[in-house]
Amino acid sequence: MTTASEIRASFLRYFERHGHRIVPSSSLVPHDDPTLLFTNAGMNQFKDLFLGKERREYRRAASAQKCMRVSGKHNDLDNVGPSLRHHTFFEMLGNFSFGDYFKEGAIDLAWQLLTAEWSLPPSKLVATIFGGEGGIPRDDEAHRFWRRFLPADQIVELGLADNFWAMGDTGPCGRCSEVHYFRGRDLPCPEPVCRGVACSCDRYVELWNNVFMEFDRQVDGRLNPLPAPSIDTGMGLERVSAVLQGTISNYDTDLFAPLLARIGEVSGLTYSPTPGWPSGQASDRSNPSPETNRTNTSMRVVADHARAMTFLIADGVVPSNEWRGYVLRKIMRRAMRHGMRLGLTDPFLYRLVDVLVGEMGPAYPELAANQEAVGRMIRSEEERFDAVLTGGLPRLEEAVERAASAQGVLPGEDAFRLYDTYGLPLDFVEDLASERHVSIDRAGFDHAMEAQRDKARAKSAFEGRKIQEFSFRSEDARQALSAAGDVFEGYATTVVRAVPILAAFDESCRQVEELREGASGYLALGRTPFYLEAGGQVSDTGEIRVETGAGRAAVDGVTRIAAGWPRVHRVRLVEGAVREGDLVTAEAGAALRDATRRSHTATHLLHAALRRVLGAHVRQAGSLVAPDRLRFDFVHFSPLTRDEINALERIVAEEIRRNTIVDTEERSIDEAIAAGATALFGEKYGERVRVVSVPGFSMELCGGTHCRATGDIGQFTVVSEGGIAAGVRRIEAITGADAVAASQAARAALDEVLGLLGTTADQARSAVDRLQADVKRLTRELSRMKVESARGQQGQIAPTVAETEIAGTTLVTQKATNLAKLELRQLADAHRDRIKSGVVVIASTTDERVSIVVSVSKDLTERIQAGEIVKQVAPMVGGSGGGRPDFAEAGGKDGSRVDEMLRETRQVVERLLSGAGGTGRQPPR
Ligand code: ALA
Repeated sequence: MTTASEIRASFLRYFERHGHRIVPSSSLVPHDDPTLLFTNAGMNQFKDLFLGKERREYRRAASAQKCMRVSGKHNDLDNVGPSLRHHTFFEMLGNFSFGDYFKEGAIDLAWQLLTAEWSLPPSKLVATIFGGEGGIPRDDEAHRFWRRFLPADQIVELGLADNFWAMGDTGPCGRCSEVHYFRGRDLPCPEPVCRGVACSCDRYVELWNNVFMEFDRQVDGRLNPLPAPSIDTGMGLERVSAVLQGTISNYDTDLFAPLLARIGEVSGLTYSPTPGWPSGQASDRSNPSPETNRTNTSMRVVADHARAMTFLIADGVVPSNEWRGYVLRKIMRRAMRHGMRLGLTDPFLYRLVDVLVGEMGPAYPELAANQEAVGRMIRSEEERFDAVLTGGLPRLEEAVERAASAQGVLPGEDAFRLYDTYGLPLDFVEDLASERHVSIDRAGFDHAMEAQRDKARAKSAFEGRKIQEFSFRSEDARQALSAAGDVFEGYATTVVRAVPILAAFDESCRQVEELREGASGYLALGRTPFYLEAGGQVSDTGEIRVETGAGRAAVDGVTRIAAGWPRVHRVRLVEGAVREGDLVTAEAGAALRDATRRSHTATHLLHAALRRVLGAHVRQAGSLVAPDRLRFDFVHFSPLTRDEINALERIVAEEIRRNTIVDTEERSIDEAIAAGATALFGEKYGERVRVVSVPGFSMELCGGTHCRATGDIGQFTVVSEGGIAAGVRRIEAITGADAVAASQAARAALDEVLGLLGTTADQARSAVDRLQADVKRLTRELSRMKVESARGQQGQIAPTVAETEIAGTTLVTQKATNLAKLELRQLADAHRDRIKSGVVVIASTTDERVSIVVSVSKDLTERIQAGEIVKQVAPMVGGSGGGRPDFAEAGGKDGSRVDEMLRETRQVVERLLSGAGGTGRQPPR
């Protein structure tokens, strides 16, 4: 048997032999493409090459690309489970030509690979071509080229739906030609008449799509021609593996078998392979029981989704309620739901990760590198879902109950709320509802979902709009500036002299000839030392001066008109005027720049130290490199201990003392990665990259500005550590003079405290212990004295106490001041002990509050309850309260009415004792 790994390697080797550059898979998270949720085809990373916006040193490429098809134009989510050949995550093998070979070359290459290299019988291959539709003509050329290999009856003509391919609603597209493999007529087909290659049955399987890229579709639907006709192809590794391994189902190939075996192990169930091809006859097939079908379907869903979540998390996606994280969470919950159908109620998905890493790790090193983090994240999401079920199930029960007693239909809004707010997947809701014979208003659900998507779309479109619209005096002026290119000299210097102003723009980004004193605007220069915000490092600030002394502008930021154009400096004219063509000196503030360098080099040291202290799963999730601080966000699952933070500071300090020269060099991306450079997930790098290293300690791909040597950092101090999202932590730190100032400030604060304590640092602990013990003792003492004085001396009653007899019962009332709760209780107890039997009501006032306690001796609680008394008297001072029959408390706000309240207490007690308790009666006011 040929393994999938061998097939992948043989595909890439074949195209390498035919002059193609092997390009590694890009991340599942598309770089800088707001039109795309996840990478969905091999051509995504080459989009700009097709459009002619980017050039590389090769014109032929081949790749094995990680893809996800879970949303938008290419969405297979609902097919996963029932289908034997659909996936959310899959690998796409592809060859590409950027203005090199076209239809003839692509068809030749495909034919040779399938028939000569892989020995598939020509009689089993069927090609489809575009037959003409919607004003786009039939693809006569493709037909002609296929006819060299295939008889006319093995070439099928189809329409736009099948033979015109587009990445999305806009962008590169063109007619295409597919190759299908025919397995045989003895396989069953559920349709009355089999529709051949266009049928949903398993007799034919689509293997390979060759797209003849010719157009760039515009927002308004217009098809503009591409700069050069190009080729984009895609062949699902899972499908071609099934064909070459002789299975009908992708899930019976070696890509899935180990995973399904592990799912079998954890669930105690068995996955039943699909029987019957190529050896078997249709008559061999016994129909599996509905039970087996259900188990198989759920196992396929779990296997597919386990691959998807593992690859997504390894590429930096974190489950959340937004955008990409939301889709990941949805897939994870769907897998958990199907796990439940297999009887798996405890977390289990995380137990599949090691199988995947074992199988796919060699081809995708990011899996092995992130294995632990992926497992932990999956597990914590599974635990979270348990909590969701605990929170959401009662609501679901309620909603279904309501629907059952109404029309038997659960409103779409309700289903959506359960899904959106409580996280219950729709199929979960459906399952439980159908048990009670309740159906779900799907149209209403879809409507609510669409409304929410619109909101999300509006939000992301807003966030994506960051580039300012600059307008030009003329088309010539626009082209001249675009052609000038961006010349950054800031790695070597912070001052550039005698450089011309290429263009000036006013505040509204309109091109102008000059900017005068007081005005704000933008300047583009021939060369510049000003860093433009990237990789977390903030833009430089500084000054631009006309060499003749005619004008001076403060630079407070730097921005871009478009990729590849000269950067523009945001300025305010402090003095005189600047004109286009003036020669200027551009100077980035050296002190600030130095501070930024310290922050940036320290960030690299921190990153490397984190990996040493916490483990290799630590992955950068974001950063800010500013002159006055640095911030580093990273994936990790628990708060850092003080010991861990100390270890980080110690390691970074050691590297600072080593005073290693910071090394920067240009290398090819492959070389850099092979040498062990840390690259950011989801980041798109060119062919040549800048590598910044602290030899022996850290190596990162980075475009930022750095210290000459680590010793320049001087000092490094972590100022805070905390969590910012599930599994993402943030460290903030300072360097250089700021770190010195911070430790001096801490020292000064400590000195001040020690001075007040009159002790030294090593004695401080026992001094504070003594002080605290004193305070405790004095507080206790004071309390005792306050209670004593309020109660009165032995044998005497304090003057604030009133004692009366009501219906043979003693009532004690007292107005006290400034007693704490505990003291009030003690006072009430003292009165009760003295009178033995009776009712005690005490109110104590402070400046803002009234506290009331009521105590009733046990022998009377049958007749009168403390809780009832408090309920009736507290409202008189604007309060409320309650308690037990023998003891109750309340708080109030209105101190001015305490005397009145205590007087009224008499009547309340009288009424209650007489049994006229007065439920429902208004308390006297
Ligand atoms: N980009 C083409 C596809 O995905 C090859 O089918």
